[in-house]
Amino acid sequence: MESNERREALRQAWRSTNGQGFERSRAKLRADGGATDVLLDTLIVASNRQPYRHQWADDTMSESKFESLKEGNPSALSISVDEPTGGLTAGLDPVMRATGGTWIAWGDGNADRVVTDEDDCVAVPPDADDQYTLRRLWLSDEAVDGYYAGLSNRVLWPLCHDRPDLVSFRPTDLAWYRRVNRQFAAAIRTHATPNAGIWIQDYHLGLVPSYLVDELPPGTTLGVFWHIPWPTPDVYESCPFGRELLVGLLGADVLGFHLESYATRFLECVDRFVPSAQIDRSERAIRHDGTATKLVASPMGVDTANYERRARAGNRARWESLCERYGIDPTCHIGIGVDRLDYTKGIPERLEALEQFFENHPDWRGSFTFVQKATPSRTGIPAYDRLGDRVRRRVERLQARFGTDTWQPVVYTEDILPVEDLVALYRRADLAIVSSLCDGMNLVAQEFVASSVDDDGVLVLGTDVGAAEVLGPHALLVDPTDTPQFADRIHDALTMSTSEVRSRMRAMRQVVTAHRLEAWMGEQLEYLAQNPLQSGRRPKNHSSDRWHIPDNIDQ
Ligand code: ADQ
Repeated sequence: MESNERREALRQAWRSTNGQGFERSRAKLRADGGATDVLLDTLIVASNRQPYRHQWADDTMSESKFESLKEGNPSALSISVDEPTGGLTAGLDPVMRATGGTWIAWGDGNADRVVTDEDDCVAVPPDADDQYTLRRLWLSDEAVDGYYAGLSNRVLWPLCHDRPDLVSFRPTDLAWYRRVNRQFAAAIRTHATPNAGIWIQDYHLGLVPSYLVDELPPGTTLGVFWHIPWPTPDVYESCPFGRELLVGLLGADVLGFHLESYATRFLECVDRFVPSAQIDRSERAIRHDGTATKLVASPMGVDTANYERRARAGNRARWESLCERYGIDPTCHIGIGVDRLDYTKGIPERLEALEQFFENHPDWRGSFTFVQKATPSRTGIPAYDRLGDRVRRRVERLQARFGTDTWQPVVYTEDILPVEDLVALYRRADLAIVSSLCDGMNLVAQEFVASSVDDDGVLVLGTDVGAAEVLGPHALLVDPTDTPQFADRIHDALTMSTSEVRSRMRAMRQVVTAHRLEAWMGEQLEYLAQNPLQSGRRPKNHSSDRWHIPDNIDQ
């Protein structure tokens, strides 16, 4: 049978057994700017965070208040929609708009339920011609605390960032993680159609593949991209559900990491903790329980054209208003740090190096200001709260030691800046410091390079930041824990000759352009379209009650 006929037959069979009216038109994705056509019948993305969030304009609004008010004056009930920002979410949105696929995510906006239909779906972006389906999952506060704050961020995040000392495990968190992962798997199954590419994002959803492995329609490919590092077997050993997570991920056909080294460590962990798996090191392939998983390493990039365009469109007035708002002396040399307030980002170590720098080089006092933008993250988790206090104390200390009435050594803000302000900072900065102690990739480093359209900025980059793999040869590399060396690097960056600054930045700009988000996305979608190892999923009887989500979370 010709492959088109076979596909059509599969579709018919699927339609008759499931009655779900599979009518999606075949989507043709030009995901890498035109070089390759990636063919998938539909794309299903699953991630913890959603691309669009609906919020009441009135902070005091609630669902019950809405119900009581909507009969009266509906026009007063205005809802705002957050646009996707940053990295993957902003990059995937146009792809989803092109394919009309389905994005499955936790609905965390306070007006999310009001706008969804009886299947918990809403078309996004609002009022656009090229909409796609956002399927929302509802999580109780307890579920969020267990699955997200607990297992994801108090176990997997520190473990994968080489901080087993910060792991704080509660068995109920694992039960919630399993339960929420099952919820995601059940939603994916509802939307999956033959020949769909299913693309699961990140460490929040590590068990989903194993819950889906025998339950998908024929021809589907299941991919996972793990955005954070993968630890060594010695560190992984302390994972409280180590084997279960490995087996969970081995339900995927394709498992992506930013770096080769993370993929290698994953393989080593499987070798040690899942002895029944067959490993083909040369192919980077693992066979386990009937599924073949291909490991791939591809460093994620940023939307370079967008940053470049915004940087060129920026005007002096925007920079001046930023200076006025934050008390930055516009005549100073400027350094910047842009991070989530996370202990992996190395912010206290950076501030310590800055203190040493100002101590060693008093001539730079009054003529160099470091702008540190730190976005509070995962507040309520003790390690994060302690970090916030530590960072704020360090900034105060620097100010007290070196600050004057007219100059601040460090301008510190926790404000969320619009991307235009961020790009204005990137473009104006003489140097950027990205000195995470451990970081999967780090998009800020690449955003800085993409926005440096005048070729006049220096990147000081930590050796253990994933981005060092691609930018390392042209950045100034630093061990963030070696304070004297770090302080010297800051001085080197500020005193580097103009020609060296230019040649390093030009080289980095070529690298980030080659690794741009579009190219990365095209590669990922190709993996989904091709299913390199052709696992050959078996259609099954879907009446299985394994999709029933038990009320008792320990099941
Ligand atoms: P993160 O740890 O969140 O991502 P990063 O890669 O730097 O780190 O991405 C942060 C993004 O948020 C950037 O796009 C940045 O511009 C944006 N951002 C930061 N502060 C902001 C603010 N105040 N307002 C608006 N935007 C802000 C995880 C991994 C990384 C990996 C990415 C993608 O930890 O290693 O690079 O996923 O895979």
